[in-house]
Amino acid sequence: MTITITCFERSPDGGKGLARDTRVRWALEEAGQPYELRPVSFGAMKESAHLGLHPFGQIPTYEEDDLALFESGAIIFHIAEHHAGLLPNDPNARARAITWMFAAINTVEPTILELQTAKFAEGDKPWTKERLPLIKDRIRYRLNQLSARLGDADWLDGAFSAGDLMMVSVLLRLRLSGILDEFPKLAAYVARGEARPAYKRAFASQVVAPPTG
Ligand code: GTB
Repeated sequence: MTITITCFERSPDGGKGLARDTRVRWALEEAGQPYELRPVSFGAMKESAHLGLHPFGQIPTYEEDDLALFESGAIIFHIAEHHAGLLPNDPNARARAITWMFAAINTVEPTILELQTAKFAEGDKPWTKERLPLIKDRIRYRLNQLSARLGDADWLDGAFSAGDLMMVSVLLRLRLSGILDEFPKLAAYVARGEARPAYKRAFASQVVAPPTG
C-alpha cells in the first residue's frame, strides 16, 4: 500500500509550506504513515487526468490502492479514522475533536481566505483598500473567540488531535499578516504545533522548486 499525495510543482509560497498539502503530510507524519509526493503543474491540474482525481482541479489529492480522495479535511479525517494518534478513543472526546476540525475549516478558515483573496486576487481593485480593514476586523473577532476558548491550555480539547492539526494549519496562513501576533495565546498555540516533530518532518518534506528565470 503506497499513499500518494499531490502538491504544487511550484508553490507560490516559495517554501513557506502554506499550501494545503502540508496539513495532509503533517497528519501522515503524526500517524507514522509513509507517503510519496507527486508534484503537479498548474496546467496539469486542469487536465482530465488530474480532474479525474479532483473535480475542481486543485491539490492536494490522496491515493491509496483503489481509493482516491480530495479535500484536505476529508483526507485528514480518513487518515485519522484509520490510524492511531490523531483522534481520541473516547467517543465523546472523538466527536469533539472532529468538531474542532470542522470549526477550523468551516468557521475560522473562511475569514482568513477572504483576506488572501482581497490581497492577492483583488489587490488592484478600487474597493480593496476600504475592504481590507473590515476583513481584518472579522478575523480579529473570530480569533478573539478562539483565544478565549483556548485560554491557557496547550490544545483545544485535552490532548493534541486532528482538530488542533487543522486549526494550527489554518492559523499559520495568517502569520505573514501580523494578525496572529496580536493574539499571544494563539501565536504560542501555533508555535506548539510547529514544534511537533511530525510538523517539522512535514515542513521539511515539501517540494520547493527553484525560482524561474
Ligand atoms: N477545500 C480544498 C481543500 O481543503 O483541499 C481547497 C484546495 C485548494 O485551495 N487548493 C489550492 C489549489 O490547488 C492549493 S492550497 N490551487 C490551485 C487552483 O485552484 O488552481 C491554497 C494555497 C495556495 C497558495 C498558497 N500560498 O502560496 O501561500 C497557500 C495556499
